[in-house]
Parts: sequence; structure tokens; C-alpha cells
Amino acid sequence: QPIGLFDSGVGGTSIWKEIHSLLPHENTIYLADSKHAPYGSKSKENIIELSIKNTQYLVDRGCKIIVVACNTATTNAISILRDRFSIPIIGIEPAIKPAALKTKTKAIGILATQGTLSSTLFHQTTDLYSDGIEIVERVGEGLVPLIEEGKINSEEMTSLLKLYTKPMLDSNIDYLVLGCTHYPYLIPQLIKLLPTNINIIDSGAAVARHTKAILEEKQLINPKKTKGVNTFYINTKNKQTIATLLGGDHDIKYLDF
Ligand code: DGN
Repeated sequence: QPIGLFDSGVGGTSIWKEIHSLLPHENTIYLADSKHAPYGSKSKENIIELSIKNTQYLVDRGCKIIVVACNTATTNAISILRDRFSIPIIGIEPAIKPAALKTKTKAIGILATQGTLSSTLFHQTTDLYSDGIEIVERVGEGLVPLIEEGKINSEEMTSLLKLYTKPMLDSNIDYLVLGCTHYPYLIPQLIKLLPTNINIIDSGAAVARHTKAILEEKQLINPKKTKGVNTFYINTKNKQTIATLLGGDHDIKYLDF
């Protein structure tokens, strides 16, 4: 039985990579709902509806566990998915806690979608860790569409990143939390733009470790020691971006979904 992952697009492949490197023997199915990207600017109801549809698809394909490889879907829909589906559902949330515990300048930046930053779950987490710490939030408006189009190294991207990190630099942050699974692909760009004292963190590796722990706990680990079979589905005709982000040779299929 495969591990099922979905995202509102190609960004969740950053999570797939973490999971695949930790659990190379597992079969995986990745669903890129690029047609409806970005979820970040949609209503909560709409995000819930799309998340249920994606999860149902993966459950119908026999998945034993679902990884919601999208902060926006997690922060808006995870409790509903867990109520509705009986298999384990793993989500991803911005790594506010580690950043808040480690910051020395007592200021951290967070870049995420509007949908994540305005969610109740995000507010509950920040309230827990914001004591004495300035949290500079910025909506990464426009970043996801550029990544979906494969324009990671474009001038447009550079100017947006400069714009969004400016208030963070003004507040002297020493941690930048990437709260969207598309954004790890921007790390090389961000390293060039930001002073070297700023640590950039995301939750991908933690989600992979958590997924492994749950599979072990539920005795769902694939006992076979052969390489897993990995299938990627995308519902737009543009396969190029996902292929480039994944690198190597992968089975990417178009899905009318
Ligand atoms: N990758 C999604 C996330 O982690 O929030 C966001 C994509 C989007 O639709 N904006």
C-alpha cells in the first residue's frame, strides 16, 4: 500500500523528497492539484472541499496514510480530514516553535500563504510561542504561481523576495520560517539575498520523521526491501515544472481531476 501525498501544486514535492529519502522502500502516490493552485488565496470552505476531494482520491487508490504536503490545506482542513477518514493523516505546519525557541534576536520572520497566516491553527501556535518574540508575518503573494510556472530564478521572483523580507530585516530577525511547501525551492535564492546570520527553516524533514514514526507505530512499514514505486499525478498539462523540481527520471502522469 502506498503513502499518499497531495498539495495544491508542485511544491509538496519538497516533502515527497524528504519522505522518499527517509523511506526509500515505500511506494508513494503524489497528487499535484495544480489546476486549483494557489489554495492560499481561497476561502476556508473551498480549501476544505478540495482537500477532501484529494484525500478521497488517494484513499480510493489504496493509500495507507495521507501526508497533506501543504500548509494551507493542513491549517484549514486537517481536523475535518481526520474526522472523515480513518487512516492516519499527517499534516505540515510552519516551524514557529523551533524558531521561537532558538532565536537570539527575539525576532523571527514567517513567509506563508494568506490561507495559512489567517487560519485559526496558525494563530493558536503563534500565541503559544510569541511571548517576548516579535513575529514578522508576510504573505508570499505571487510566489506560488511563479514556482508553478518554473520561474524560480526570475527577476520577478528576486524582487518579490526582497520586498517580503525587507520588513523582516528591518526587525532584525535571525530565523526565517518557510510556511509553504513550495518555498524550500527558493532557499538558494534566499541564501543569496539574506545576511548570513539568518537561519532559514522549514518543516519538511520533521514531517518525514513523523510519517516514519506513525508508520512504525501502526505497523504499516513496507517490509519489502526493494525500491518503492513512485507515481506522480498532475491535473494541468504542464508537466515540465514538476519534472524539473523532481529531477531524474520519474513517472509523471496527467490526471483529469
Ligand atoms: N504549497 C502550499 C502550502 O504549503 O501552503 C501552498 C500552495 C498554494 O496554493 N498557495
